[in-house]
Amino acid sequence: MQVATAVGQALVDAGVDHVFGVVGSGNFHVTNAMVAAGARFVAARHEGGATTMADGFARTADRVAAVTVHQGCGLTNAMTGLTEAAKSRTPLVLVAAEVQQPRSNFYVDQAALAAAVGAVPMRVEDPATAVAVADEAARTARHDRRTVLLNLPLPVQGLEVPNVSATPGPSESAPVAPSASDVDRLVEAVVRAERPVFVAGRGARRYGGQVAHAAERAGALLAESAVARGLFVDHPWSVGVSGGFASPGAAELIGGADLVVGWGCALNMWTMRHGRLIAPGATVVQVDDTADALGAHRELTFGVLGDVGLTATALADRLTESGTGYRTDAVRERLDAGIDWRTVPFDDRTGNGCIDPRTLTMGLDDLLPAERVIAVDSGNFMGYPSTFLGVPDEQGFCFTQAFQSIGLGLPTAIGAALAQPDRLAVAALGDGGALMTAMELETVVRLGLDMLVVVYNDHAYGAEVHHFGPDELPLDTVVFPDTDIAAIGRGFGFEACTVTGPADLDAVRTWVDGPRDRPMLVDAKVVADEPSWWLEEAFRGH
Ligand SMILES: Cc1ncc(C[n+]2csc(CCOP(=O)(O)OP(=O)(O)O)c2C)c(N)n1
Repeated sequence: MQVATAVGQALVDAGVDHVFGVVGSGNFHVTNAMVAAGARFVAARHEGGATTMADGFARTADRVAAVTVHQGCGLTNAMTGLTEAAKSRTPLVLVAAEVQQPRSNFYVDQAALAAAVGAVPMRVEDPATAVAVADEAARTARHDRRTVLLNLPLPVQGLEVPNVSATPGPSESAPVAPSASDVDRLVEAVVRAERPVFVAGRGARRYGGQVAHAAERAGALLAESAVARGLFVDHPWSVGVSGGFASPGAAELIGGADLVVGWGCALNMWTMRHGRLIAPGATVVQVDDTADALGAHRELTFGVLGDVGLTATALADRLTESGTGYRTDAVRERLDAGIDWRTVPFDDRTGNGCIDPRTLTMGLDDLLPAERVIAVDSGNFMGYPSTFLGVPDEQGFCFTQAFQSIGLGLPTAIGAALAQPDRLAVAALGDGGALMTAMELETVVRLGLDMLVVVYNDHAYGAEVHHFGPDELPLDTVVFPDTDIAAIGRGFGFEACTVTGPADLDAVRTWVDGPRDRPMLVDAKVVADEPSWWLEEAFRGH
């Protein structure tokens, strides 16, 4: 068996069942080997799209996904997606063909590229160890939650793999148990607290039950970071998302906490609004199984090194009965009255051929099935779908925003749709992000995905317009002629409509109630005379 075949087969044997990519001569054999071994291959139209599709798939399915690309230019095209995945610690193996002769047209230092963006570079150099290296790549992705670049040099690919007896791979290490003294400190902090809030992040997505149980014993309110949105969706003591997307009521309750515990959550500037959601003097604790993560974004009162599930269980076990804490009658009344964004009054600015983005998003929320998975691109518009579109659970929201790149929303939705085939996928995009990845509309149609693409079309880079507009600077560089994105959608095979007011949403209702044998694209001409409320927050991060 040749190396390329053995590597592809080994990745599938290690649990990879979806591989995304753009096939060139350099990754042809390894991709076919993965297909022959049973994986599904998803052809993208651009390697950036392929990588983010794999990222969206891995996050939503909670398992390792793979990407394959051609040497050199295939990898450089994938770099933005690779960076997003690496920053988000998505379990992903990107297999890249490689040339190592500096005079080759295709040459770039691929290992250096990976290392520069925080991915783990590996290389198959020897047929005798090819399978072991592929196995190690999958293990590192899954167990260490890292994004791996597996370089597959062209001259090695065709070499014969010797018959080596299978050596067992390194055993998976056990989850990190918290130390007894750290659990003692956490128990003390919780017992002392009158108004504890537990904020769950990406690292808590598997442990919603354990964190909720510990919160019940602690009398804590529950909140989620944006990447864990939906984790406590039906929990009676959840305030929803913390951070820039928090509703005013949620922000007030989180800001009133005297103890904030981040569970698998960095408590970073986004989740804590640059610290403004933490009351002066509040105790701040972070629980994480990675030592480097503790205190990386914020000064802590103390950190707990431990697996989120084990630590939450240890805490709950020590708090023998449920405390009242922040779960008072007064807070109950506030939560019962409703604190989500839909309860916040606003002036509907629909008119002059444009729909208010809030009216648009609430209208869609009402008519789309509850079983959905939502992906949101970056831009001024992004707060609306992130707050007004409800999600059924934490697998219903896929948020690839660690690199703050525009253009990731559509491929994220494709990956999430493949991971959740029984749900309607919703891709919420700005016109800038939509046109940056429009080629992947063809992928949506070809795959026959049950997807609604909503474009918040202000024919501008609205984020820049609103950021610089007040200073009366020239805006010609960030404003475009209006584009008929519905026509573009139709050209790719979508059903499509243009929305300028609530009545136009009838076309979406008809599509939702129909056979949905084609995906639908909504080109919503949105009111753009004011920045979204969270834009100021976003620019604080620059
Ligand atoms: C790859 C990339 N290029 C540029 C930017 C800077 N940027 C941030 S938001 C934005 C505008 C996005 O426009 P659009 O998708 O139409 O959304 P809007 O802001 O208009 O709501 C740009 C260009 C970025 N974040 N990522």
